[in-house]
Amino acid sequence: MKKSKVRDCLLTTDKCHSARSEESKRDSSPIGLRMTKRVAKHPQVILDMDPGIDDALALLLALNSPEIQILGISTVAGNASVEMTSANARRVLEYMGVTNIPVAMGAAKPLEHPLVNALSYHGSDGLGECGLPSPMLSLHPAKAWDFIAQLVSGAPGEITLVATGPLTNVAHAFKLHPELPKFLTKLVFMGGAYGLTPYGKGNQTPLAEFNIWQDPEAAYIVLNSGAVIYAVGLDVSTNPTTCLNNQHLEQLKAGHTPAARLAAQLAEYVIKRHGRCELHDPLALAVLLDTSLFNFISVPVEIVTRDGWDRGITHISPSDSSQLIHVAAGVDGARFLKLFLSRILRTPSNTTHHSGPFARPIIPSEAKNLDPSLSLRVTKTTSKLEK
Ligand SMILES: [Ca+2]
Repeated sequence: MKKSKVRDCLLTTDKCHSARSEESKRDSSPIGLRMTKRVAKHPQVILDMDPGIDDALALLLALNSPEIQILGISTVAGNASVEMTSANARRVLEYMGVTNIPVAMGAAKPLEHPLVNALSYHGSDGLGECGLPSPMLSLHPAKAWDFIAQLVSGAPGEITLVATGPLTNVAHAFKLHPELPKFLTKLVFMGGAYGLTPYGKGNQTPLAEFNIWQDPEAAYIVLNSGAVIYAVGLDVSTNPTTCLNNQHLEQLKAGHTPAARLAAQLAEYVIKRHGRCELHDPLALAVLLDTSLFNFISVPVEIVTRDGWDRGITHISPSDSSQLIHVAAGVDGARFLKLFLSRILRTPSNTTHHSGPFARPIIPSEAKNLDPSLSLRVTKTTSKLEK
């Protein structure tokens, strides 16, 4: 995307949005925790991510979901270096033939700690050694936190931020732009393990989840920012009913769309090594697609920021006076997987639309009409995946 077009996108954000947020509907549970159901139509979304295999699967899900509009992607260090996560976001976009979603690079490391990547899980390229070529698209010139602030400030109350990596970029954005938390419709993040289900244990340490453990200081800032926050943690994302298995992999392999081919390759890399593919980040995205998949409870959450064995643990702390976070305490795994698979396997249609002033992503077969070099690359990539 040319810089001038990105600038136009940012400058005209307020013109190309319609009011889409709706007030949440609340009622009270017998145990005194507020149960929250939030309904939103066609949310406009910024994805803050660290691709990462499950981030890439979340991006494929988002690109194939016509009811949301992706305004931009910001990238953060987490699963891999920020240079690699920034490249991977664009590798996936280009593979899908999408050239009109700007990608802005963010933090290279957590606020107060060195980065500890997860390439041992995600593969040496962060995407399961899938063979996608290096990106051709340029990065947006703004840093991620300014990029987020420009978009959100241009349409206060209309944009949802979905964060599926460490919360470093979001913390920077909230510190540098204090008005942002109240301008967001809501923040949905993947992170934490809350002990709400038998699966609510750690995946980085026995009790700490990777994204929060990576940058607990950032999580503390974000979770005490006053924003409306929804948390999707390991309590639901390591529930076996939400994970892809070999049977699901066969369905993906039988798909004929570019998204299905890439998703199959990403999932197969993980399933071969771990027996299943956990869909942490697609679950966070799914909050925007069908909130009724989840049961949320509204609770105060304490983040352990000190160094030590308990770094990065997320406690539900009834005595804490901090703000309430809507934490996913349950999920309909079968319905989620049905949604995920149907979206990944769907054929792109004219109704899919992303990025402010643009109509929809460009499917690979159309790319030749717009950018011969991109078409060539997409064609080559597709054929490789078909092998
Ligand atoms: Ca992630």
